[in-house]
Amino acid sequence: MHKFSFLLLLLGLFEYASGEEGFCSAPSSESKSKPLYWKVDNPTLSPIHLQDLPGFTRSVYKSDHALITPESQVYSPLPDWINTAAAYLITPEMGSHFVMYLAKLKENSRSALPPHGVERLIFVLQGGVTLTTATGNSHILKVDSYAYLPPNFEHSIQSDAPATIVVFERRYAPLQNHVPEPVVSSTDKQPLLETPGEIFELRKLLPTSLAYDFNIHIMDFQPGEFLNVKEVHYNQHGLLLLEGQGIYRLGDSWYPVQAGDVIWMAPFVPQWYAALGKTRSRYLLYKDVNRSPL
Ligand code: UGY
Ligand code: MN
Repeated sequence: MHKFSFLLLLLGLFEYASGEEGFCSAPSSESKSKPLYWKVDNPTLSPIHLQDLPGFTRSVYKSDHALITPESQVYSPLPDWINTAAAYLITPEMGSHFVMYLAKLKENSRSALPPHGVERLIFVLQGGVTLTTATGNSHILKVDSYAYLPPNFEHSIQSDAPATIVVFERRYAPLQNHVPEPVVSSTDKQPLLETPGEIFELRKLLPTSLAYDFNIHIMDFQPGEFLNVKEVHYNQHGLLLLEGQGIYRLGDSWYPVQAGDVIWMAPFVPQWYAALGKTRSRYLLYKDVNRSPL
């Protein structure tokens, strides 16, 4: 090869390897000024050296678990909602008794009610929405705020600017003499709870009383922390990784995961998480509670 072209080739290789997004370079640490949960709406679609590889995805769908990564999420207009597109990520077709979807509200958007007997929880990931209830009360929900709407509870969610929310819905399992009340709050208002034998930090978004047939856990891990219990249990989970990255074990498979990833865990799938990287991992986790499996 001509000496000059060889030199150019070497220079080119050096630039590629030392560039910010270079194959060999460590990822640059994210700016601290980014809004909370920013990464969920702006995910890294795949490692830079695989981004243009046709057909590459980290998503996996198995009988007892699924990992649905952002490059696989497919949005379509949400029936009856106005100006809203959603990606259903967990539905009963997979074996779950709940649905979990990401909804992107555009300008002048408005929700529809869930079917009769179905309860709903919304959690704001980006932007803000206004929740109005039948009594005329209205609440402005910003990032990290959430609302629980009991079955057959009239409400409407509206936005005049783009917003992203995650929604959980399930058919309510009634229990005599127990009636769930609506809840409007935010994660930072929830106290840290005891986690005997574990090191992660735990908050619950709903009261633990019997009226509620599910809860949403917010779990924080510092890099290097992991679940001590290699869990196998009857409850089902829908998980959204809000921040950070790590390794999720599901059954006999081990998955690198990052903010924006969604996981379905069927009852009894062995599950374990270890947080890696340089920033906190935070995930939001649906868990059915307070009802006999029979
Ligand atoms: O409460 C739970 O079941 C929770 N610790 N599971 C999980 O994080 N996979
Ligand atoms: Mn679990």
